[in-house]
Amino acid sequence: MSMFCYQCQEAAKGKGCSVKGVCGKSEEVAKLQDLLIYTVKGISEIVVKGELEAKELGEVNHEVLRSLFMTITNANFDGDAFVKEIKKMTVLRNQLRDMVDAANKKNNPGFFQKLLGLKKEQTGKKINVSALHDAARFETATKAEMLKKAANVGILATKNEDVRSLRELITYGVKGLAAYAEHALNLGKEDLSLYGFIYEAMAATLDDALSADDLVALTLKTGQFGVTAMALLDGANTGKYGNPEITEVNIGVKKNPAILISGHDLTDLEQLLEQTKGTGVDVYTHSEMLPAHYYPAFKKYDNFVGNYGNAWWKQLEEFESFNGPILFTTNCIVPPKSDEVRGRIFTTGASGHPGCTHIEADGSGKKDFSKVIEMAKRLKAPTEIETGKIVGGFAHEQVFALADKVVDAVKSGAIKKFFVMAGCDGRMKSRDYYTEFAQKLPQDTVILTAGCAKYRYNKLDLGDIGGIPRVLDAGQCNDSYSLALIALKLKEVFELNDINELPIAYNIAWYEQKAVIVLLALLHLGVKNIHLGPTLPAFLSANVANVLIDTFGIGGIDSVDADMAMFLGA
Ligand code: SF4
Ligand code: SF3
Repeated sequence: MSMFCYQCQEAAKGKGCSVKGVCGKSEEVAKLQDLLIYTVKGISEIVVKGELEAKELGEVNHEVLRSLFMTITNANFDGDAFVKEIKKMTVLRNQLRDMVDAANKKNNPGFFQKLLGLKKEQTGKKINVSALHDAARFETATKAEMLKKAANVGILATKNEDVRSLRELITYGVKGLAAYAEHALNLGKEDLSLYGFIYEAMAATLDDALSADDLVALTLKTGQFGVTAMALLDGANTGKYGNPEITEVNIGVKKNPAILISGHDLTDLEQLLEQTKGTGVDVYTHSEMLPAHYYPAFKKYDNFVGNYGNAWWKQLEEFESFNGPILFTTNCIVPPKSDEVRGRIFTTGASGHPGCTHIEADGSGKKDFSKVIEMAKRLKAPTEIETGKIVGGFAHEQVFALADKVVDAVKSGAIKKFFVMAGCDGRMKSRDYYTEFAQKLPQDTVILTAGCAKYRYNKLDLGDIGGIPRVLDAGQCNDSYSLALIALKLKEVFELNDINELPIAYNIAWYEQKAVIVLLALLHLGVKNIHLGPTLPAFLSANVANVLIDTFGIGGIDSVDADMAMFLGA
């Protein structure tokens, strides 16, 4: 087998991609991603066994986030970027290892502190480095050596199917958590406990002494830190850009040349808006960037004019008709088919694609988007593909402001049930289920959504209940945190003991690893009976799936009519 990956919902044949990713990931990139993750595991083992403190590990912490984020589905297809990252991470790893090496004679005060940019010299615990896992010791110099090494360290290197399943479930949760932590970090917000947990979890995936029960416990702990990461990002976003408010977003186009910005990073958007101000170039959001329109801070930009297109998987045709440059701040990239479109795509942060221009931040986090703006000026304005408006902005504070109205509607019976339909969209035909499900929901139900899953129904006219729209969009996938806060608030208002007594059903669509951390976070918050579709993850072994079913009532989806009857208790 040339490669093996089963981290997303579109894993080939529901089992795993073994020749080339359905996502477009090549064998080479898949292997380099495996080796990068292996290196992160090695670093984690050194930190844990050497008892190094996350609070002193500044640059290492940040690079670990970046490495994990780069391996998320559809974030980065650039083999050279992975080679560079593996080299960087092995250098950091070796420096950390030397620092804890009991046999290291170079006990030169300040040496490692300077080398690693640490805040203070770490003494840690002296360990015998020859006893460390291979992940903390292997050496590769060239891409060819990396690919050779990677062939033996991927997912299938763990032979026991259940242990493999749990190790991967934890790893994918940690990838999602790292992505959210990186967005918060870009806004200057960190929570050191998150790094400590990442090291603990990634090191644990190397530890053959851990039992399946230990790994189940660690899976739940991953959800706990998922909540921490989402709360951190929520605070970072709302602290800087204000609380999202009800907003109508134009989905048609204007006459100016324009830039399309995709992905999840709001600091990138802010910098782009600042740099395009007064240039005659408009900015449109794409896919997961749509919720940026809900933040008060971005409303002051006259050239921030609307949202273009739909969820990520429709980008091949939509980027053709957009005509202008596209800036990816994160996933989800679909490898472009034509040189013309590839030449118009820019990437930044953890995202990347060969043939596209990558823009890095300078030392202070500033990014120079002048090349993108210059390109926009030379190109045609976008071609209109639809007209109208969509409404969103129902994050926690906005919904709390409407709490009386919502509670009255529930008490009067005008709202019978809420359906959390957050998560991801994807290209599988079976996802038509979600459009049909939304359409068939009775008029006395409300959909709570977040993430790109919303594109399956956010342009349908589903009406409102006494002025409350029947689709309440809280924002990006990380804003599923808002939906959890809303549920907790309703539990408090209705004086219930258990969040599961609320009239809320969970019918969630997943695709990539951010959805994994959202799911684990909801489990940590005590939410039961979540239905997950369109298929259950290929990485869940039968036994691990059974644990989730027995402990949390997790289920898949059936036909729309059968599920409707099940959810509505008919
Ligand atoms: Fe396949 Fe998904 Fe992995 Fe891509 S990310 S290789 S589609 S399982
Ligand atoms: Fe979508 Fe990629 Fe997951 Fe952030 S943009 S939800 S799939």
